[in-house]
Amino acid sequence: MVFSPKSARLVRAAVLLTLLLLMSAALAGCGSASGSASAPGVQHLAVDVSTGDYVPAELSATAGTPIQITFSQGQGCATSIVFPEFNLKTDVSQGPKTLDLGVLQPGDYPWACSMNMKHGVLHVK
Ligand SMILES: [Cu+2]
Repeated sequence: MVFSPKSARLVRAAVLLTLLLLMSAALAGCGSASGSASAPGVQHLAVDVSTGDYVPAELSATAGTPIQITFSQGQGCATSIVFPEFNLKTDVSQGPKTLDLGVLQPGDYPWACSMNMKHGVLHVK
């Protein structure tokens, strides 16, 4: 195959056009998924701490897409939340908190109150 300066320009133009098409397709994909408040592809889970217990105490999520858990504002010792796996500690006595756990491998990720009395677990499959 012989490359003249003219055909090289054409190839470059074709590559640019392809890139533009790919970018606009990606943007359109993002736009169509923005029906809900959370970002596309994020699994958003919620735990109610208002009763002083974790409700539900068991969560299920899928490996491979980012996981967020929102703990509601609560009362009692359950408001002090520890995820030993992530070396993560938070407190929801003053207001709800959303934890960004990112993409996780399959497994069980327990959490507990800081006194290790109340427990919950996130199952990732
Ligand atoms: Cu406790």
